[in-house]
Amino acid sequence: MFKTSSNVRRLSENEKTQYKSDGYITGLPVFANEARDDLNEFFTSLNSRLSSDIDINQTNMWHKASLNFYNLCRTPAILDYVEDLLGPNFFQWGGQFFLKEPNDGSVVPWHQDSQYWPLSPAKSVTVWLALYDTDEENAAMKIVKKSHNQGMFNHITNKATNLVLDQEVSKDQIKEENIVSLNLKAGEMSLHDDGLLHGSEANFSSRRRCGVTMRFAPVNVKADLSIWPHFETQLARGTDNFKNNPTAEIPRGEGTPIKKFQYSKEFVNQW
Ligand SMILES: O=C(O)CCC(=O)C(=O)O
Repeated sequence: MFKTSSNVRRLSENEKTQYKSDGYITGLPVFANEARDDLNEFFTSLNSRLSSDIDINQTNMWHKASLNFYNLCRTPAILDYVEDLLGPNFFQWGGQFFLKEPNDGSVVPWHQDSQYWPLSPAKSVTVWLALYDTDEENAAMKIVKKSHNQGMFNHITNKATNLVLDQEVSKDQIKEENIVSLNLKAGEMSLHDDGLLHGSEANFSSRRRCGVTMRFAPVNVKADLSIWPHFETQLARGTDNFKNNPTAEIPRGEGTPIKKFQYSKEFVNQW
């Protein structure tokens, strides 16, 4: 799709061990420096399809809606890194943007993904692919290393309108010395465990900050459909001998999600 980085590789044994102990890996090369314009074009063209009353941070179903988005998620280098953590058989179940325009004030509160997700066992891995350079200045995602080994943190509901998510872990539960900013160049990615505490501050810089998240899980993971009826999977690698979940159609064209949760069949008329 876009020009791949010549530094693409597989995860080393050390990195796999680090993922288990720290809950994340960062700085993984995917796309070449020359792909910057393509990444920008990818974002701006998909974003431009949303009407002004829709917040892109609240549209989670891009992998079911858009063939271009789906194809990005099938980049072999990305799937190789995920396979190195999850093994040969895994599906994708989520895909969204996390956007912070300069001074838009949006904040992602400290949280654990597994707190939100009715998935069992909790084994999902998130890819965070940087579409633009991201660092402390433009509010890169921060994580608390090793926090995935501390069980569930107490989340409280916070409905402040600048928060992208409404469940928040208070600062006093966080080991400051373990906070790491996942600074990435455009075209690089990180991986994080679904139990890892993470969040991001507001972007007070003059630079856009946007990442694509892709959620992958081994095929034995099962969703509680009474909580998430819209949950559907797309096999990313290998085979699904469990068939624990409904499957989503592969997009055949360009659809646009307008909500957090949607079924793949809602996009069929847009293809
Ligand atoms: O981009 C961010 O700041 C947060 C992303 C996030 O919460 C996630 O990937 O689960």
